[in-house]
Amino acid sequence: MSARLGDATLSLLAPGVVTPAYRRSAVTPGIVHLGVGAFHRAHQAVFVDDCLNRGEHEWGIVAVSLRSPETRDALKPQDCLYTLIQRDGSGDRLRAIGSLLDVVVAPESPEQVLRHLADPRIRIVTLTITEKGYTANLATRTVLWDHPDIQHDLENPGRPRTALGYLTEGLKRRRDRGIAPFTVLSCDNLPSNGRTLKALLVQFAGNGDRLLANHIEQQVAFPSSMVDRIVPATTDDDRAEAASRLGAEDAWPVVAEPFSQWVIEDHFPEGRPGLEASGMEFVTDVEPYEHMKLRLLNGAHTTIAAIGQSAGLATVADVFGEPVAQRFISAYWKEVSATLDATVDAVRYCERLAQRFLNPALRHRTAQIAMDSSQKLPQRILAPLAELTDARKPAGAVAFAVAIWMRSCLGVNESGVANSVSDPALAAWRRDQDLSALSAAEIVDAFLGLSSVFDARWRERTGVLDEITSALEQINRVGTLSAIAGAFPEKT
Ligand code: CS2
Repeated sequence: MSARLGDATLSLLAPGVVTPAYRRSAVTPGIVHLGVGAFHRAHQAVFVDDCLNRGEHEWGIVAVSLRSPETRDALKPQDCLYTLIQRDGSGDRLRAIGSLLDVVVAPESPEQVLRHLADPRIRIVTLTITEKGYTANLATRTVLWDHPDIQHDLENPGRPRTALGYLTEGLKRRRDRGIAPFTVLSCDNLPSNGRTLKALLVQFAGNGDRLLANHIEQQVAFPSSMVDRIVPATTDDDRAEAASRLGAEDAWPVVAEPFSQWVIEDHFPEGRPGLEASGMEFVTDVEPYEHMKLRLLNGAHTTIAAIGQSAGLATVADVFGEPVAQRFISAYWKEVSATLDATVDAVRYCERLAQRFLNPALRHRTAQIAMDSSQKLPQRILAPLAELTDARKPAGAVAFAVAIWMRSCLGVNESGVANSVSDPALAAWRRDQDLSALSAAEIVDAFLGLSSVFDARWRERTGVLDEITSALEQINRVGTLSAIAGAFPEKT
């Protein structure tokens, strides 16, 4: 067995592996990141690693896991170094990333996290905590006041559990000590993620401390950002490959496609790293980019995941490799593009997306994307469908996608195999429903009762509900791919 990846073994790694060009001991913390999943490590941490390579040593990252110790346990014994495997089928490229200075597990050490948040050297707090991590109804932008973790945080502000609790207490301590607030940068796939997080934080803080809520509202910057890189979950094969190619063991490498994009509003009162030199795009309004990415990439992803989960296809490339699915997604993109701002080049974006989805080496699993899909549907698919329907624009493919999603939530795939994808919000709702004996119309009607997904206005959109119902009837009768083929025939 070879040595473990770490500061001491960096110089011994195999030729061809890119390593930090900076002295890691000279790096000081400037960013706290909440949610240290694979996406963060393959995206933001790489942009920051580029800045460190250019000599901006004051922007090291203190990463916080809000839940499990797994990432800390994997990375601390290797000095928080890990490998990025960039993969596109033409040979993997390996790079050791050194921008994480520490990984702290919040449930074990809440005070340590708060100390970092109050550290004057920390000027930015970034987040990738997924939709669920906002503990909010994202459609109405309201805090889930009944959520047990929110109730806990309101009663125990010094030992928070949620991101809202940590940010509020961190900003309070800074205000009380006369330290300028950090900038809060959401990097999650939410529309207007900065504005959304600001609204939630002001509500949350205002529950106990109106002055603090005013301080947050007036003094704290929340730039919105659009992040994009496809990062499948790491497998044991990836670990084995990292070990053989690196010449050292890495307990948790991350795998990503070559494409990487970060578009951001330039509002960082306390400063920021020179990320433009790493390819980051600064704009005054990120919304057109966010809409494009959420609706074209993530909307198609959720649809592809639902097709895969219903039809028993394991990866995005497996689904997108089916000509019928590709034709359908193209029709979907065409309809959704009519909701996008004219300043973005949706045609070019979709051309690139098609290439990215076909990446043969990435093996991005449909089960991974299908996780928590009930929290993803509103912003990714229902928002453009509502806009198209209300503007009386063609929306047949998007309505069909909703029917496919409903089919994928019924608990078994088309071969009768139980679906074990985790989606607690959906599972809680399904426990009270017996959907198995219902007709398509009754199933659609039952879903309209899932109010965290379908707001009350959906009941009034009777035309599109009929379209969803007849698509679901077809899917139930002939299977997902055949139903798509019937509804979206090849043009002769
Ligand atoms: C995916 C995203 O799992 C999912 O929901 O749609 O993680 C997607 O891969 C990224 O947003 C791509 O930038």
